[in-house]
Amino acid sequence: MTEAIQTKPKRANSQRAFAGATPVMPGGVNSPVRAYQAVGGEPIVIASGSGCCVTDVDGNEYIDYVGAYGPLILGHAPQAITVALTKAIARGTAFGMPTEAETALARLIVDAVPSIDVVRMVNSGTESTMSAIRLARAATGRANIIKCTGCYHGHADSLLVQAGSGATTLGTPSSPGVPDAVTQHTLLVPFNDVDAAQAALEQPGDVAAMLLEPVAGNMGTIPPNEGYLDALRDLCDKHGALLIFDEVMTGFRVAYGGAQELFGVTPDLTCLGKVMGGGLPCAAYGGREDLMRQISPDGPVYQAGTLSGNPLAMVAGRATLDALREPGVYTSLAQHSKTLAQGLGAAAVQAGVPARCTTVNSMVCCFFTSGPVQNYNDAIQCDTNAFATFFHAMLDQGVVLPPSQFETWFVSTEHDNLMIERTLHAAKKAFRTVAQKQR
Ligand code: KE4
Repeated sequence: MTEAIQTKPKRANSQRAFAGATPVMPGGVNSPVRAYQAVGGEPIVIASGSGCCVTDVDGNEYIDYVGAYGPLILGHAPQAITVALTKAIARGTAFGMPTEAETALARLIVDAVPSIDVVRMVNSGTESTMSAIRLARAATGRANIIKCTGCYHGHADSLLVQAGSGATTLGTPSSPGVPDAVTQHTLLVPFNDVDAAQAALEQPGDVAAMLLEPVAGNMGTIPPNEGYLDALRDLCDKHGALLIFDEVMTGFRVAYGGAQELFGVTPDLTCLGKVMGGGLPCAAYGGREDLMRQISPDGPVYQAGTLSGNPLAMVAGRATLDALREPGVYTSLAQHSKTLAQGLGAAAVQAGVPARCTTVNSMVCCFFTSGPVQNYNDAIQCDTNAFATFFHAMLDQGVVLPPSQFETWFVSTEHDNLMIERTLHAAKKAFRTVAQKQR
C-alpha cells in the first residue's frame, strides 16, 4: 500500500467502464448496494484485490472495508483459497451429483455451529432465509413470521418488509411488487425490544418463528442489548415458536461458531452465508435434526438448487474455515476492529462531529448521530449527508467504505496495525472535512 492518496485520484477509466455498464444493467450494477445513489457520484470500478486492498481500473489503490459485504474475512485472493481453487477447477466446475467436497464443508459447519446438527447448502443468503422460514412454517403448522425493522434477510417477498441494507439506503424498505397477501404474515418489531417481541408472540398462537440478525448488520452495526437474545429464546420456547438466527453476516465472522457461540444463545435454525463460501456464491441453513429431516428428500418440505453445494464454493469455504481455526485469528480481528472503532470515535470528537462508533469483533460502524443507536428508528436519525461527505473524503484518500450509512464495515485478517493506522489518519482529515461542511 503506497502512502495515502493526497490529491483527488483520477477516475476516467472507472467513469468510462461504468458508462458501459449502465445501458445494459439496472443502475449499472448487479446489486443496488454497489451504486452510489446514497453518497452521490459514480462507483469506482475494481480491477483486482490483494490482501486488504483493492485497485480500481485507473490504478488507484484503496484500503477496503467493503470486503464484498462480508465474505472476505481473509482479505482478497488469500493463497489458501487460490491454491485450493486452482486444484479444484481442473477437476471440473459442477456435477449435479454428490461430491465429497460438500460433505467435508457440511461436517465443518456441523462441528462449528452449536445449533446445527444437519445442514443444507444453498447459493445465497436470500435462499437460506427463505428456506428456513418455509421449514419453520411447515414444522409448526403456523403462518406468521416475526422480523425486526431494519434487519435485512435478503430479498424474498415475505421478508422484504421494512428491510435494512440497500432497501433502507434507497428508501424502499418495503418494495413494490410484493402483494399484501404475501406480507400479511410478516409481523414487525423493533430490534432490541423484548416487550414488543413478547406482545407479537402473545397474539393468537400463530407465530411460526422469530427471525433476526443476532447482531444487526444491515442498519449499520448494532449489538444486541444484554439479555435480549436470551429473552427471545425463552419467549419462543414459551409460545411454541422457533427462534431463527440469520447469521449470514455474523456466521464465522464474530466468532468461529457465530453470534450464537459469542452470546451463548442457541437458536432452533441458523442461516449462514458470506464467510462460509470464501467469496464464492455459497450459503446454507441448518439446525436441529428433527427439523432438518423434514427437508426434501428426507421429508416433505421442498427446496432445491442446481448449483447448491457447488464444488468450487465448497473448496473455497473449507479453505476459509481451515484458516479461521488457526490460533489467535479472532483475537486479532477483534483487537484491530476495536482499535479502529475507538480511533474513529476519538477522531470524530476531535473534529467536533457527532458520531457513535460500534464494533462487534470484525464488524464496525460509524453512525453520524449524537444519540444512542439501539434500533432502526435510532439509525435513521443519522445525518446521511455527513456520512456521504465522510465517504468521499475517505475514498479520495485511498480508503473505500460501503457507500451507505446503513451498512457494516468489514475488517479482515489482512487489516494489520499499519492499515488501521492509515485508515485513522485518513479519518481525522475526513471528519475535519465533515465539520467544515456542517459549519
Ligand atoms: P444474499 O442473498 O445477498 O447472499 O444474502 C442476503 C442476506 C441475508 N442475511 C443477512 C444478515 C445479510 O446481510 C444478507 C446480505 N447482506 C447484504 C449487505 N448488507 C448483501 C449486499 C448486497 O445486497 O449486495
